[in-house]
Amino acid sequence: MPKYVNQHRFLLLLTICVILMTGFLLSGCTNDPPISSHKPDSDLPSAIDTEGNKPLNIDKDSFAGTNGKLQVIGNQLCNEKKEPIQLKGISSMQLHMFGRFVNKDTIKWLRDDWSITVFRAAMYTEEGGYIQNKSVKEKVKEAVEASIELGIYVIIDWHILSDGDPNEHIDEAKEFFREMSALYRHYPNVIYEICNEPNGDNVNWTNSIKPYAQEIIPIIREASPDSIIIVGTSHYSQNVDEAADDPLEFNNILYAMHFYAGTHETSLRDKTNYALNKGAAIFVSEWGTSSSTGSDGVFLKESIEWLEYLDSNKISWVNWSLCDKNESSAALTFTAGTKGNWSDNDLTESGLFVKYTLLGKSHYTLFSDGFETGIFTKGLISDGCTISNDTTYKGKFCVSFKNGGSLTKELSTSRFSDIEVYFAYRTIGFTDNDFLIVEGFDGSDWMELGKYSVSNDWTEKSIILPQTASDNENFKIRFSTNTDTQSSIVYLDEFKITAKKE
Ligand code: DCB
Repeated sequence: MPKYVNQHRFLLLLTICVILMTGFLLSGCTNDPPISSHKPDSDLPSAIDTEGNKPLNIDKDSFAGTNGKLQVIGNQLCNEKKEPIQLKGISSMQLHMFGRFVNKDTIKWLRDDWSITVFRAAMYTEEGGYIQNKSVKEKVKEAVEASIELGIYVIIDWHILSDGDPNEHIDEAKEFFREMSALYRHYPNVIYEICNEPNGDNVNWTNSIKPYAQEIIPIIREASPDSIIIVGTSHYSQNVDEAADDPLEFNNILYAMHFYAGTHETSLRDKTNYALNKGAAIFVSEWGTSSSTGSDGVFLKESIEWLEYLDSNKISWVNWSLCDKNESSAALTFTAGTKGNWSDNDLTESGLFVKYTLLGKSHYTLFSDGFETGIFTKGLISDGCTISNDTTYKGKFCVSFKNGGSLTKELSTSRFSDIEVYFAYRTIGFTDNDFLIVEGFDGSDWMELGKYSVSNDWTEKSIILPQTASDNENFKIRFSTNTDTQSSIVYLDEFKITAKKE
């Protein structure tokens, strides 16, 4: 064989080697993790790096694993297979104050015990939030990475509030969303909410919010081209009609509508219908069982009406909020630990309502207290009772009362039937004429529901309440005692009310 042929072959091989090596080196230089092969998330990596070394596990059988990349079709949020999807979940409270309830353990608990399919990380910008201390961003990452691994969707919420105009911190917003969208570019789990609740007289859709969105959206889309983005609307994310009249020209956009059941009613649903009819997709990234201050109520009848409306339009929702602040919209009481594993006693009336609604069953626990906060909370009205640790059925505390003392709980049962009351009691010093009396108030009269005599040991009781207790806005239940002997004591623990949603 002539020498030049060999030389030619050698050069050809060398060239192929160089091409291969270059390709190899180039691919080694990018941060792109390997691409996994499972469907439908064909571009999901099997591992990610946030800092270059932290692999996230993805479960393809999880909720997000099976629904994959979300998309907006018409006014409807859909999954990767173009099927309508309705996400439901809960929002953190201000992350810089209540971040202790946001970690992989709590999100896993919420997924498994409450059935959430979306979690919202509410990163306040003002009021001591991100603008004042950027380290709160680490909490956002913790929530996002936990949600990805747990196979649910997660909303990164740039929670403007006292900074009513989103443009006030637009530079920080750009930097923040550039970083987040690059970090999580491979994950269909992440939803971006770019301004929680624009507000203020001078802040309207066309002049303030839309221009802001037009700057932020391309930044997110540069790294995460198809990502789902929620855009707040004016007047605390209520004026979705304004946005629908002048929509953004991007795909996969939803407009935020926020309601509080004690404040907002039909007129806000009318605005929402108007927006839907104009083709705008709506996401309720925040709603509360309380009034718009986060307090008062809870307004369960109005909440049910709202949620029925959202269900009928397949609108996704996120409840406000996961914290133990002393306000009615909070889901947790002071007894709730920071790793989940919450019993119904650890939940407020709002938390219970949201949990049982998420579970999608007709049987609800409306109220549940083991008195472990050591004080009367959850709207209990004490007349001469004390929280005691003399004895207890479960936990450290119970309630004790003597002759003349009573404990009352007011609870609207509107839209609920089959009310049932549970409690445990024991007595000390009771004679044959001494009783624990349980009564119900139907809006006009008190009626006796049960009368319980001496019990030296703790005894569990339950009462199925008469029909008059059902669907009753003014329902109350009262425990009292009428004893001959002044020194007689009744102890009460583990007080619970259950019902069926009609
Ligand atoms: C929204 C906010 C949310 C706020 C809740 C309840 O504000 F997005 O951040 O949360 O709705 O008001 C509350 C907490 C309070 C805290 C307060 C300030 O629950 O504990 O003290 O934030 O950080 C709304 C929503 C609607 C309206 C007004 C507000 N409205 N607002 O219709 O007028 O002024 O906060």
